[in-house]
Amino acid sequence: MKLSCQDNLVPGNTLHAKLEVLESLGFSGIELWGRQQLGEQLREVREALQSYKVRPSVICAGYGGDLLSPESKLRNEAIEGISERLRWASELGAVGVIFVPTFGGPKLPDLSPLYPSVIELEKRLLTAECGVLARVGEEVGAYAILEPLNRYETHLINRLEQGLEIVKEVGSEGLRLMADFFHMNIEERDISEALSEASEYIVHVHLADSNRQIPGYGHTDFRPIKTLASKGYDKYYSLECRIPGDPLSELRKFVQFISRFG
Ligand code: LER
Ligand code: MN
Repeated sequence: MKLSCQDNLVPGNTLHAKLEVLESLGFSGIELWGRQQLGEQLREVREALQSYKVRPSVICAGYGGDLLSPESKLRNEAIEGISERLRWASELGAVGVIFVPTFGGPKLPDLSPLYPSVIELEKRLLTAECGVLARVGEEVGAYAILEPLNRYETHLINRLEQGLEIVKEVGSEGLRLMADFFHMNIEERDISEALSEASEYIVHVHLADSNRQIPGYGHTDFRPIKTLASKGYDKYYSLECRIPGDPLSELRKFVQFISRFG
């Protein structure tokens, strides 16, 4: 089981210090926040990585704009931001870049019945944009990774099956899906079944418990990890959560806790 952790959760003031902590605890990946600074520090990051076995799992978001904004300037900013991060991911050897269709409610105007419903418009727009991102992903050799979010964070793609519909419609090797246990715990009828059906297209997993604390502090059932493994999933399980108490001892406890499912 390849464990990863978002960089901001790891104790340490430098990347070196964080990589050392992760390696000593048995993590094999670090998930990097896609802040602009990361692009300016690619060389330093690559140099730091040379001293450790821990690899960058994915780059998480960090771009500006909004793929479903009514303003083309903001849509283009998101497309360019994600594309730029796909190039960074490729340079760092990461699996890909996590992006979300949009946060919150619809921003496009509802012009039905003259035009399709807002949801239909959004889906068509998102499919076209995902096509562009998938091409960049294919070109550079990193996945554009669509993340479904729970209904309190977005109105559009809440379940794996809905993300899968877009991924299949685009039909490109450059576009894939990820699964976040926090969102799935709210949205999926059966997490095991959802993972099973989308397994072929899943290239990253976020781990958090039902209350978004580190796994072990809530009531989410993590046994579906076994289902995903049985389907051949061999990529990262990455922590995206809050950590109560001392991060070092909590991360150590987490590794023991999650290993039961791997
Ligand atoms: C937001 O809730 C989330 O799960 C992040 O991974 C989005 O980038
Ligand atoms: Mn997530």
